[in-house]
Amino acid sequence: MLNLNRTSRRLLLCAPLATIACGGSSASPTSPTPATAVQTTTITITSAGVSPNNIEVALGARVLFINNDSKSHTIASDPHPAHTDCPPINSVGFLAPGKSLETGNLTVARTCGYHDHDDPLNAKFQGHITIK
Ligand SMILES: [Cu+2]
Repeated sequence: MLNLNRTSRRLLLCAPLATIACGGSSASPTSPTPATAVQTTTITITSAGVSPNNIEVALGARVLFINNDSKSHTIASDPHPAHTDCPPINSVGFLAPGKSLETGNLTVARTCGYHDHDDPLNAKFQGHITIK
């Protein structure tokens, strides 16, 4: 009887939160974007892509992009090719191998997408910065 009661209570608690907290595997295995943004102002680029690809920064912060890949990359704001959503991201621009550059001050509270302008459709080199 005790076990049954516990099970019943768990079911009642879990039902409304099933996809969040009770083991429901709702995330797509093919999605490269983690569900939770990482709080950091440093993004590292390797041949595997940008990491972390979903970050959160404070209003006014700058984000440093470090190119640890053996290839160059050109970081630009979405949308490609206009690059108009978040102009401070365009301050990064061309990054030779081993180089690092900062964005301008991110002073607008919003979510900014960016991409590698040299490889704009490659999801490995796309990410999001949420400013709040
Ligand atoms: Cu572009």
